[in-house]
Amino acid sequence: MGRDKATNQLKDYEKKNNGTDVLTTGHGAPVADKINSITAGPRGPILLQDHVLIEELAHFDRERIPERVVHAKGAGAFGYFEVTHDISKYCKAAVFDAIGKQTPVAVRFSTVGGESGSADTARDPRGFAVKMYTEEGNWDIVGNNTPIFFIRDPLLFPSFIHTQKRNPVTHLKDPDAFWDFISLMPQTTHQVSFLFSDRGTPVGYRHMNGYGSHTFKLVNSDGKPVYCKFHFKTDQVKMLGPIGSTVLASNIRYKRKFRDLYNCIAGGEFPSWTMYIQVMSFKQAENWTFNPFDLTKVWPQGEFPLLPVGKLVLNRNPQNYFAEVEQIAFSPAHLVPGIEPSPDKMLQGRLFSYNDTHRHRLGPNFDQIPVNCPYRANVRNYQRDGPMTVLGNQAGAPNYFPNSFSGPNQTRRGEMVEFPATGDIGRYNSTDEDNFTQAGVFWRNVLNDDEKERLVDNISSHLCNAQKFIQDRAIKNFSCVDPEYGRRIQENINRRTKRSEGNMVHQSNL
Ligand code: HDE
Repeated sequence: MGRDKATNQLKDYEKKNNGTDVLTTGHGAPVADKINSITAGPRGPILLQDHVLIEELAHFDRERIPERVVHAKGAGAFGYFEVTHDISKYCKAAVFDAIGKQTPVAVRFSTVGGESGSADTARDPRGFAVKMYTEEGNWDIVGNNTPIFFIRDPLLFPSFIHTQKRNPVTHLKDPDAFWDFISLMPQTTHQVSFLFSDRGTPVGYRHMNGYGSHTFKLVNSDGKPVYCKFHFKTDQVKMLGPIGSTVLASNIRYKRKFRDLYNCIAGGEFPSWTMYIQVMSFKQAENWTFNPFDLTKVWPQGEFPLLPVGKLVLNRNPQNYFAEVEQIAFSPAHLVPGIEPSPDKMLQGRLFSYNDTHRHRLGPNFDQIPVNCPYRANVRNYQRDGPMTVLGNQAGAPNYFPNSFSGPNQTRRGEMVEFPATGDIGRYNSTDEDNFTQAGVFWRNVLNDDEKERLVDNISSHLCNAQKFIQDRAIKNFSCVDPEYGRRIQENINRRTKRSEGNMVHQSNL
């Protein structure tokens, strides 16, 4: 009574299994006793020959792999993507070949800043990573539930993340570090405004949108490119959490909502999202008012309308969390013919970083792990050996290129479209490329009065924990967005300081 599918997982396993499985060692030999170690006499020391014990302990000692440095806490599910609209005039990717075509997918949702045991309810962006197992290789869209990001240059990313993590001495979240960086880098203002609005506390993974966030390039079968953004709009009622995350993290009833992805799928209620693209021609990109490759900005939907493409449906829970979710390895560099990177600097940085982290976390052969394996494409290349080579190592095929012995050959299908790039090589300052206009549109035209009030309150309750000079600098930035925005944060902080509530640090992922 009152036990949901998640609580009944073991009971359901038992029902499906007839109890005839025989216990074995890792090498498959039957085990007679899994309770008592081999000792010399009943009270004597243990013998080195006890392989059952030694194997058990040695394997246990190696159970953990490094958790993801960001996005460590997450949940995954599987399903399919189905094309509902023809976009072949923009893109030749096999996944969009025909209306009705289905491609298997894996999805992982996550929070960003917290450790793998942190609260699901923290105020934080949410990761929304999709892997499509296409017949021309795996295509990953590794996005968030926000269409923009805090910074526009990848060189800032490790520092930015350090300010979201724990202080190196106290091991606590540090509001000084957080607001120091945020206020020194006003390009963060737009996404910080999203983060402290209701968007920072979505009511569960099923109810939020996903965004590829970066600008990508689509190429059609004539080799014609356009720029594009990807959007996944939830088909469930969109719900955002208006309550502060301190309340959320301690509210067990509320937390139960985060079981709902597992329970819904287990109960046959399959969540879905509608995928859209926005398209910008190369000509429009040259003349557009903003840099279209700046990840701190959205493409206004009035000018670049959403074009429907297909449906993403999740209909299977993982069979094993570690195998299929902890080990899944997404990468923005996992692209397929017809989908290419744009010059977005953040994307360019990510093209390197993800496979690098996978080699560290999972090993150089991470794409041989079943959940990562491009099983619908026939992987044939000249990479060999290394730890955990488990897929036959391409047997007797030549291991060098070029060769005269029928090794795999190049194909024009994999060619990237050429595009012009000119300019003097240098470190160009992008820190002041209009940091406030779109945040102003969000403040004035998107939020209603209640939402504005909550945004001001959420920022103030966090910012009031930073030192006064940092507060002043942050408020100056919010005032550049809109004088009213800055003034209301200042007033809210003044009230808090008067009531001397300024020393309560928010328990969030920030
Ligand atoms: Fe990530 N990010 N990121 N990120 N990111 C990782 O990769 C990184 C960024 C995102 O469910 C890591 O496998 C750099 C933007 C998601 O497994 C790491 C930069 C966006 C996930 C990494 C960014 C994201 C990650 C950590 C700046 C949204 C989880 C472990 C240039 C558009 C994927 C891992 C999953 C994970 C690096 C910025 C989304 C370290 C260097 C922007 C959803 O490689």
